Amino acid sequence: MNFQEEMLEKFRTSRNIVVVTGSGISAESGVPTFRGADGLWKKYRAEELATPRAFNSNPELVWEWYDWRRQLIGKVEPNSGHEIIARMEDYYQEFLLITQNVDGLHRKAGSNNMVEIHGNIWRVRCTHEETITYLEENPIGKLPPMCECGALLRPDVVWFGESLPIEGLVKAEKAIRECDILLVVGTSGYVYPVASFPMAAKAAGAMVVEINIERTPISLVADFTLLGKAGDILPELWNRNPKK
Ligand code: BV8
Repeated sequence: MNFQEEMLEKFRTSRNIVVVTGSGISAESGVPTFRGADGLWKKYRAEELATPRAFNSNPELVWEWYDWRRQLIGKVEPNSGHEIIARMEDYYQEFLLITQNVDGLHRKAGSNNMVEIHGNIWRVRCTHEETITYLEENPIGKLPPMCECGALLRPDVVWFGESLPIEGLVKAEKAIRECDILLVVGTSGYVYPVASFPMAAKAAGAMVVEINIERTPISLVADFTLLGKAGDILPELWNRNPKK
């Protein structure tokens, strides 16, 4: 792939980079995206299941969906895209990864300085005590899982209509305002408030680079849109950095 020299120079010389990822970074690991052709689960859309209302009215159905995803995610490995992002963390003086994904694959690839801004599918939360635990038995067995206190357990993820974890959101928004480069990988730019981050970074003077297999609303804001698979483009982009 031909990369613009101006962009390569910025990657080589910048000190502060923020990376935002969506489900597209995990697609090459075999995890279905939300809105792509393979994104449908049975006949449901994420927006219909990832809501408090869906969980309150049919916790078993919502848990069936999460258990299906956990079983699928439990069998896959991070791909080269996750691995390159983990290596970037050691190169830049200031680095933050903001992922919308709840699959845990970035952490498995070695990323540490990250915000899982929509939560993590391997954590569960008691709906009564609010206590959080890791529930990694896969499959869970009887659905929906119950807390010892007798209340329902829910996935510790952010559903539509729920606020993002304030600590992570404040950390993300501060990083977005201060970064030299915002690299956006594998997201349709559909879900807010993360979808507003590219515009905010641009307004603060950052260079915005998008990696996606297709153009998205983010392409209108990005200085560069690199069309192709993240697992191909990220290694190619990174290998062009002689100092890495
Ligand atoms: C909130 C966790 C306060 C659960 C998810 C304006 C401001 C604030 C809020 C809103 C607003 N407008 C609307 C809202 C409400 C809502 C929202 O955004 N609705 C949408 C439907 C319009 N936002 C919220 O409710 C958020 N809360 O703001 O609180 C508030 C509340 C109410 C009202 C006002 C304010 C909470 C949102 C979090 C929802 N939870 N997930 C779970 O995972 O089960 S969202 C879900 O979508 C996932 O996290 C997912 O990551 C995320 C985003 O989707 P993408 O990752 O982009 O996935 P998608 O399939 O769409 O795209 C994949 C992309 O990859 C594609 O572009 C594809 O081309 C590309 N691709 C595919 N393969 C590859 C690839 N790219 C590269 N390489 C490849 N190989």
